[in-house]
Amino acid sequence: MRTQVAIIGAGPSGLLLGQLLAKHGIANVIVERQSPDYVLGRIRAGVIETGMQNMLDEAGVGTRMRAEGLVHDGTLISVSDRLHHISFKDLTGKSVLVYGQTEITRDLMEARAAKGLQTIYDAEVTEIANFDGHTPVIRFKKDGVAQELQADFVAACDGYHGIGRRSVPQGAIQEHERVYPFGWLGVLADVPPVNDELIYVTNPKGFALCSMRSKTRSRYYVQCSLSDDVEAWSDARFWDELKSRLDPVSREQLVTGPSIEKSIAPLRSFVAEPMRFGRLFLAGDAAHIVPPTGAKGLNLAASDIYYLSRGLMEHYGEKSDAALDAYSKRALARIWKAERFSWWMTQMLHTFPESSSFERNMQRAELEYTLSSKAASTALAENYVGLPY
Ligand code: RFL
Ligand code: PHB
Repeated sequence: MRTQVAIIGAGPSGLLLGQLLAKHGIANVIVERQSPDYVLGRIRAGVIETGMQNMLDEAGVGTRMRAEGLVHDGTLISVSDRLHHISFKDLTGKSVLVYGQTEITRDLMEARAAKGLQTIYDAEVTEIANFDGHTPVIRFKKDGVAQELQADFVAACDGYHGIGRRSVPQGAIQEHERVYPFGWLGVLADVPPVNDELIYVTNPKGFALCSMRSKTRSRYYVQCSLSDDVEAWSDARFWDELKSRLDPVSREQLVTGPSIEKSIAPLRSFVAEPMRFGRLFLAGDAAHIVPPTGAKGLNLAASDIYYLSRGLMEHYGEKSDAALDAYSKRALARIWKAERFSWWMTQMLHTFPESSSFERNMQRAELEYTLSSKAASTALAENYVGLPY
């Protein structure tokens, strides 16, 4: 088998890249380890920056997002039982859309199928070879039969645990990491959200987040210990814990119900650089992870795909490699800023198990300053709605 761009992974990065390339006449095949239902079953991101919204429009999959996505002009931060409002609209003139990663993935999968583009599911890539030469090849097994896909380029859009990053010689890649001493326990439930806006909650008992997927589906998180077992968290225990961290009005208004998904995610900051090795490119979670506090992970995947798709379009269309050569540098410049913002939000809003009284006072001062200074609130808002591409 042969194509122009072999894409590993049918998550949002791989599917978006495939769609943009196909629109410009660039042939691509996606190889995905899991089944479509498995990919759609992963409950993840919910907040979409304007830059990503525009990319989805460009890829021809923005219609349902524009119709069903909820426009959020601001967010709430709860401190010591009081809600503080940060208006994105007033401070930056911009807003974000709340529209689930599951729905984006579904829209992209349907558009790909409608165009008759090839996606090979249930096929784990086990080797990427010859990416230093002119004809890289990926190897995978489908239904027990070993297969090969040759391409001009390989895009590893295969997430944090993928094979792309692991295929690079150790000396050629540098990894930077911070692991946080807590996780997020998330619950999805078909209950109306407690507020029209998201609420980021700081509380000595631990951080919490009230988010949503629609006017009838809520997504809630509480900071938990890394040693916590999801089985030990009954729905009743989760709702009690969430309520205990909320301000009195939200506590009163919270509607609870049976969970339809419950999981624990560890929090990590991670960057691998560079993101290009000959004809192999890393994009999305394959190259970087942010803690979810700033809602940046999925949005960073989209900006990587912006830079990578431009590079590939220039290569095939204008026969210039300038944008491909600049891919890693351009993508990383934006990634490090989003890493900084996510790390800062995490640092400011969580309860750190072993913090000193000095660190707790620094945290309180940071929060008070951010909420009371227009310049500092604007910096938060500007990063939250998304820095320019
Ligand atoms: P994905 O989605 O992990 O997809 C990678 C795909 O590659 C496949 N794969 C392979 N296929 C073939 N062969 C192999 N050897 C393979 N190895 C792996 C995998 O099966 C998978 O299908 O990466 P991608 O496309 O880069 O997308 C990244 C986003 O999924 C991620 O950044 C976000 O979900 C992060 N995130 C959030 N981002 C936001 O922008 N806003 C949010 O509000 C937000 N909330 C979140 C989040 C992530 C969370 N978790 C659990 C990690 C909330 C949570 C709880
Ligand atoms: C979510 O809705 O899953 C979500 C929203 C905002 C975040 C993280 C996750 O910062």
